Amino acid sequence: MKIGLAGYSGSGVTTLLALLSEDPELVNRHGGPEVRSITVDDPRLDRLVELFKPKKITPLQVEIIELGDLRPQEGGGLRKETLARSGGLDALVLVLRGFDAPMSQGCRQVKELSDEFESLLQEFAIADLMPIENRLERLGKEGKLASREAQLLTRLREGLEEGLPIRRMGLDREELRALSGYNFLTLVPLTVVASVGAEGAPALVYGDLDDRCSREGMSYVEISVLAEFETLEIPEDERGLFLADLGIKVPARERFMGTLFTRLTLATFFTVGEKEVHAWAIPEGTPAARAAGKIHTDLERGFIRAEVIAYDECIALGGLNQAKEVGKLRIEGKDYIVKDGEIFHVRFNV
Ligand SMILES: Nc1nc2c(ncn2[C@@H]2O[C@H](COP(=O)(O)OP(=O)(O)O)[C@@H](O)[C@H]2O)c(=O)[nH]1
Ligand SMILES: [Mg+2]
Repeated sequence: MKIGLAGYSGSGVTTLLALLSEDPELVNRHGGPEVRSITVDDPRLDRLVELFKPKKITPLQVEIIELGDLRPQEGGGLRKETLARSGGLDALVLVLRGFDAPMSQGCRQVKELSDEFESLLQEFAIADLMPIENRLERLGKEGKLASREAQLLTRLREGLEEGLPIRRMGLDREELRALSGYNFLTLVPLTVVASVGAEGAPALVYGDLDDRCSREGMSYVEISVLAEFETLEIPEDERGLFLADLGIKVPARERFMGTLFTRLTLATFFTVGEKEVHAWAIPEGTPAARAAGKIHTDLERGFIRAEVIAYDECIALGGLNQAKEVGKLRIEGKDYIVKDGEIFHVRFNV
């Protein structure tokens, strides 16, 4: 899974990435946008590991990339490098500067969080409009403005000009497939992180951002990034106390991943065995054959059936063989919808 972090310079993007990846050194590097892979903790995985004692453990990994400078370039639009980094994202996270601190030179001055938010959204819309305009111009020259493609692009252009992100234009599956080569930013699910001071910033700064986000299908979460970042130097087993002192009940990483999983409506399934216990993420509602394809394309192609059991049941019965003996290991076909937490074993033939 690939997540993009976007925010204006000085908004605390790098500090957030340092916190999420528990890599304090990151804030001292100034070489350009960074990428970190983070592990999603899941107590269910730990229990399965105890049960199966595998040689290899593969938790869910999420790749988080900084998109880099979001200030528009002369003539408008985002930098080429930023656009190049934003292909194939599963989610986009906007980091807003909700803390009160002196701005360093060269940073953009923003008075209201909602202004910062609007302006970021506009930049994404402009970034999406550019390839649409170019393509339409080309189709025009070739006399193909009546084509399906041109009509679809025209619809997108109108929507974007009215301030509508592409993900809210009600495109169907076929239309989405036709657009897959464009890597549109406003098509990617959005989550907003307000980086706030330990006590939260004054209410006026936030306006109705959280309402607006929920109205428009975006997730909104406030994180005391710097305060929590500073606890990274405290040994892990003592950190909880300091966080509690700051009024932080759930650590940022957990809240961040939780918000993303909800926003993306993801489900986790597990493959287990002596060799490996592995956690996988799929969109909720994914049929068994497609979930198998996540493990390997051969498994989707040659899918015969899946043996499936719920996590709780597997733990209660003490393993897959035990489950099989009492007839609790279900056999499911390719259209079966895989549920969160299920343990999944694919029978296939290629
Ligand atoms: N007071 C305060 N300062 C912060 C917070 N997060 C980041 N900063 C500071 O803001 C400056 C910019 O942060 P940085 O993470 O480099 O922002 P970036 O340019 O978006 O990557 C640094 O001096 C940080 O220490 C925060 O939550 N509170
Ligand atoms: Mg930075």
